[in-house]
Amino acid sequence: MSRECFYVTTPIYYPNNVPHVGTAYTTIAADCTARFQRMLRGKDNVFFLTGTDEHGQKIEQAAREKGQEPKQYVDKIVAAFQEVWASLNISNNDFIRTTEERHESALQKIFQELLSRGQIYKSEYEGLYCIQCETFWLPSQLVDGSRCPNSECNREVQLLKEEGYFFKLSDYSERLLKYIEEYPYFIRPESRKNEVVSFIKQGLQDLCITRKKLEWGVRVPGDPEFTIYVWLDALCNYLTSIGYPERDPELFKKIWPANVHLLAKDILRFHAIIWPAMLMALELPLPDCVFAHGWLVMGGYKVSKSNLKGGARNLREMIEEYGADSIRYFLLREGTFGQDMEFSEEALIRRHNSELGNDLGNLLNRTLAMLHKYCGGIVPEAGDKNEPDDELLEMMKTVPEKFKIRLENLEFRLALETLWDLVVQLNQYVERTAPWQLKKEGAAGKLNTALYNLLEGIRRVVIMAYPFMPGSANRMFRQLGYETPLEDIRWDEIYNNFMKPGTKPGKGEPVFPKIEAEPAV
Ligand code: ME8
Repeated sequence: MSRECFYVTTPIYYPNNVPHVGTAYTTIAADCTARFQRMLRGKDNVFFLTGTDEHGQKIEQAAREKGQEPKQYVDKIVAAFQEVWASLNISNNDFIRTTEERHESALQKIFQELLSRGQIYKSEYEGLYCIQCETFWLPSQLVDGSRCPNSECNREVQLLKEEGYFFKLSDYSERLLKYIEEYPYFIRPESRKNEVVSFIKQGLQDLCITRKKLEWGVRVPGDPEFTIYVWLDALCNYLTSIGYPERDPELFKKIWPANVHLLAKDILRFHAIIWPAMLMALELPLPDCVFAHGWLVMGGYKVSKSNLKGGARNLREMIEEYGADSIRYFLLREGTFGQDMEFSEEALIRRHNSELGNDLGNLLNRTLAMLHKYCGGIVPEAGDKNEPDDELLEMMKTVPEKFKIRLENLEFRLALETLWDLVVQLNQYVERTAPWQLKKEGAAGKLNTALYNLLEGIRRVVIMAYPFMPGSANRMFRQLGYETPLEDIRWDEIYNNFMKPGTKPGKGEPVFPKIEAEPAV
């Protein structure tokens, strides 16, 4: 990971419905990563990509069912995606739509390149296809002989018999296995890697990468009866958006290979088998890591577009009700990234009220109130030592170090747990130093130290909280008296730009007001 630019991606989502909290999970994790990496490396050295995957039979059918042209249909939903991402404070550097000219023409060039390298051949395809999953299956993989093996789908597959172009995927088994062994962090988490390895060991088949007479797709160059298979189309977004092969070679050179592709476990095989094989065929370097997280589930069922009504509510409504940051915090705090996680609004409200409202929000409020009451609202110079100082100062030093390692490693939950060790310690420090008592006793030196340490500790907490909760962290930072937005703060400032005595923080206003309402059922 020594390259200059950090490149993180989400999958590009199908715009066959509005985004939901499951789609938001990956996007929020990617945003947190991008914001954190910008602090470490500088804004210009991070590239965060998301977008929409707009071709294919599934989208075409959904549009036709609504009596619309596919483009007209997706335009509306894509606008809803962009609106939701904006209200969740998603800081993507680019948003790629596979219907954009920059993508379509680059995809055709990639296809051409694979052809001229002898990696693609034309033949007859006869096989089974699931439209919902846009996936080819072998008879041995089907459930009850005719249904899609994806447990969330289980629909009847179709027999397809048509001419098509094939990618020589079967040539890549050995190279893929060797690569996965050589780079143990290429597929994460470990358990998923093992699944991929055993799948490859069963032997890979060549992959049909075109559809005949399917209108809604990118044409095969020179053979317009065929459109390019939607998964090849989609995977190539990671390259076409950054200028490959011809649009912007400089940009491409700066950004590729990706540091991490984030996605859920259901699309890991595409990313950990087909995608690296295509890259090998193009003689391009492979991404450092493909990370497959688990599913957000409700009552054991995957939150998905089709059970949006019964399961998770409309995301836009949830953002209005709880605020973007409480959703962001909850999703990354509640579960272990890599495993399935139960989503519940009750649990979200509990964490909001106790961890954000009580632990963090009240800490800031109380501290600012004491500063105004005892020190005229001006940050004092630290004076005499208090008994619990050493313990707190030690944690103020070690917590950021631990937090950084965990977040670099995509251990979101552990990073937040570490951060909360410091939040809890700061709250205990208030109780143990009892500034109100020091005031009564006239121990000005000790009182100044206590308030200074609290403010400096909170400053560090706020900087670390920023990638998770950018809006609230900025509000807290302003309350501490800072005008610079956290977007412009570098990680090292945790250690080398302490709170300045003489600063005049504002009066605290609640950043995480208590959520009283029971969630609507
Ligand atoms: O698969 N829990 O698009 P898609 C966690 N277009 N993550 C979830 C989730 C849940 N319940 N539901 C959705 C596609 N996701 C293709 C991708 S990429 C080259 C092409 C997230 O709209 C998760 O990131 O079905 C999953 O991988 C993605 O949405 C699938 O989105």
